[in-house]
Amino acid sequence: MGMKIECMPFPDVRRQAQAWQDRALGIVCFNESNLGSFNEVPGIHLNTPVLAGEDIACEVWLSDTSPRNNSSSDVVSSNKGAIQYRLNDELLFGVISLDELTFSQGQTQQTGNESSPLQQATESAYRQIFALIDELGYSNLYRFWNYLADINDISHGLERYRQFNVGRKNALMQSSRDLGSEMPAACALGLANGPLSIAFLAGKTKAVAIENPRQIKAYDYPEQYGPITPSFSRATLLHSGKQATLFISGTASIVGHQTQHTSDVAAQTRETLLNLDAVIAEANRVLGQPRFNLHDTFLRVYIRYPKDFNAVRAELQRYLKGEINAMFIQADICRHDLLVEIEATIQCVTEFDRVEVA
Ligand code: 3EB
Repeated sequence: MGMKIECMPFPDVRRQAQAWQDRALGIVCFNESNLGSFNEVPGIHLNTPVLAGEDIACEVWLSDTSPRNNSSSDVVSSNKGAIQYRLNDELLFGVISLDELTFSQGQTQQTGNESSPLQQATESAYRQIFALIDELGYSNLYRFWNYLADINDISHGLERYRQFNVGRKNALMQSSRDLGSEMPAACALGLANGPLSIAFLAGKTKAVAIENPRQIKAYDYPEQYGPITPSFSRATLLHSGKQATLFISGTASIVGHQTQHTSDVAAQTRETLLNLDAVIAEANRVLGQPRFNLHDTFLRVYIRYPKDFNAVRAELQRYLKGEINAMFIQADICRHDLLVEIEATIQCVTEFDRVEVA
């Protein structure tokens, strides 16, 4: 059993709930506040504007109901601590939202440094996630989606995105993971308000971390971007049976470690597309087959300023030569000089059954 991602127009999510609820692992909705109605399906609701089409956008992660080996197609829902999750025989999708206000400022044991409520909330969320997936045997990390309020604001002497990075890495270090090779794909976006909200996908099969030859590993960023580096890979490649899935992290106008084209949103969009093509080419090289490509791929596009929407869409249309398949969301990118960030998940069927690690 595998998985299929569907971006459903919101009216279908509502009206045809019976058609997907029984096999949905999770749902992510932008600008919809009434997620409670899909009670068994873990979901996060992100309160931020959708910039095109319907004013509500939803992504539903479906468990593939055409099992390749007659195994049962059942999904099981449960929760532990603040985590709500659902799993099938390969994958676990979970969500956790924590209110920073329930964490008070404290000291971190190792360094004696002040730790902000956001850092503590992040560390707590990630510790809970690692404990759950390790306990259940879905311990391989594929993808994390992180959303927090006011990501570029400074408090406790540190930008909030950087506080988040400290909390995330602390939790990773406490879990017994090989930090060199086990980074998940991720994104981290800022919203105007709301709790720290994290969605994640983990599973039983090991995935391969993919890096981008045009960029240095985020894990190796120099100190100018914060005291603790971001813990994510540029993409993860999951190959299970004949199905391969490439989870591409939030990708922005960064070459090496430096932001390119400050205050030119069109040029940032073009640079981001070059980065997406580069990470896809690297994934194809690792896979040993040129199966992934940017065309026909559904993109999630985060734009800092709604006024830039037309310019971003025009660049996507020019680069992709035709109809684009995308969701446009207003969000703050985690560096103040980045105006746009794009992420995607691509699935394909392969000839071989396994990833040949280069
Ligand atoms: C970057 O490339 C832009 O901290 O999880 C992209 C994807 C970014 C994920 C994260 C941050 C994260 O550094 C920012």
